[in-house]
Amino acid sequence: MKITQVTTILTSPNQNYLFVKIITDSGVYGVGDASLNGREQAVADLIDAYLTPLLIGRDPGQIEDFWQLAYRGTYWRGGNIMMSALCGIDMALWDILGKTSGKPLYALLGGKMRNSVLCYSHILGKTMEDKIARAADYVKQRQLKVIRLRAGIPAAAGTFGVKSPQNGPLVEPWNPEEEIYNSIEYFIRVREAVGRDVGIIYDLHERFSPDQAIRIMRSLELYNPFFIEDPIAPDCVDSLRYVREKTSVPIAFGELYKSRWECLPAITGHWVDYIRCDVIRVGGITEARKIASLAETYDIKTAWHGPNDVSPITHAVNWHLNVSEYNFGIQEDGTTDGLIHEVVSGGPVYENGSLFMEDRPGIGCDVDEAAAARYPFRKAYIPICRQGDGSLHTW
Ligand code: CS2
Ligand code: MG
Repeated sequence: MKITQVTTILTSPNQNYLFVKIITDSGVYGVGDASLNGREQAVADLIDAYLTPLLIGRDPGQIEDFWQLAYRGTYWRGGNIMMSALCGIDMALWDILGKTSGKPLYALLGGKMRNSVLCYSHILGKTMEDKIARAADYVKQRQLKVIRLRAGIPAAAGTFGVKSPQNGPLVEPWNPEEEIYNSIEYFIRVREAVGRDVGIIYDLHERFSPDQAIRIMRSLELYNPFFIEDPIAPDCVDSLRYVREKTSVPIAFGELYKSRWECLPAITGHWVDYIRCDVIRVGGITEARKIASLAETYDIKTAWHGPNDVSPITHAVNWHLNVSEYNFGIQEDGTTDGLIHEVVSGGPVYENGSLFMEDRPGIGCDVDEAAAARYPFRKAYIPICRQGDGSLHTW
C-alpha cells in the first residue's frame, strides 16, 4: 500500500481547525488533527510545502520511521508548528493502520484496560459570581465527579470561538499581584458551593510567578484541590522544582511541552503528579504513548489536554490512549454540541462524569470536506495579557 495524496483542510465552524487527510492507493484513508490555535495556516503551509512530498509513495504503515524522519530529518528539531504538522500526519497514519487491520486504535496500543474514562468539565461564566452561582447546579445536572476552574475571570474569552477574522490579538488586562486574593477566594467559595465530594481542578494557566503561585497553592492546601494545573510558565525548568518543594498540593503540568525530552525533568524529578501534554503539541500518538510510558515508570498519571478548542478527532485519540494505558489519571472533557460536529463525525460521548466511545476501526472519526468548506478559515490569534503598566504578561 502506498500514499497517493495528502490534503490539508482548514476550516472554522466557530473555531479554527486544521485537519489532515492521507489517501492511499487502496482507497483507505486516514484523518488527523493538526490544529494549533492562532497559527493554523503556518502548520498547513509546512505540511503542503515540505512534508507532503516526503509522504507521497511511502508505505503508510511505517509510522515510527516517518515520525523520526520529520523530527530528526529537519536537523533543527521541531517547535510547535513542526510538531503539530507531525501530529496531523501521525494520527492519520495510525488511523489507516487501524482501518486496514479492522481494529480500533486502542487495540493497536495494547488493548482496553478500562471501559470508561473519568473526565472533568469546565465551569464557565462571565464573572466570578456567575461561576460560583452556577457550579453546584452544573455538577448536579451533569452528574460531574470533577470540575475545573480557571484563574483569570472571565478567562478564555476570545480563545474559544472565532466569529470574524482578526489582524491581531485581543488584549486582556491582568495584574497578578492583585489577583492572588481573588483567585484564592474563588476556589474556596466554589468548594463551599459544591461540597467536599466533588474534585476541583484549578488551572492557574501560567498566570503567576513562582512565589505568587506558591502563596495560592499553600492557601488552598486545606481545601483539597484535585490538582493545580500550570501554576507557572514552563520556560524555566528549575522553577517547577522550586514550586514543588514548597507545597503539598498535587500538580499537573505540560500543555506547552513539545516533546518527551521537555517532560523528562518534571517526570524524573517527581515535580508533577499528572503529566498533561497536548497530543497535538507533542507530535501525535507515537510520542504521547512514549510520554505515558515514561510517566508510568515514575508513578505519574496522565491527564491529556483536551479543551473545547481541540476537535473530536483529538478527543477520540485521548480516549484511546486513556483506555489503553496503565497510568490513566483523568481526562479533560471537551465534548461540545457545537458546529464542529457538522464537520467531524465520531468521537467520545459524555455520560455521568465519564467518556465513552463506540468501537470503530482506527480513531473512529471522519471529516466531511464539503461541510468544512461551508465554514471557511478565519485568521485569528490567541489573546495576550497586559498589566496595568502596559507590560506584556503570559496569557
Ligand atoms: C487550557 C486551554 O484547557 C486548558 O487546560 O489551558 O483552554 C488553553 O487555554 C487553550 O487550549 C489554548 O488554545
Ligand atoms: Mg490548561
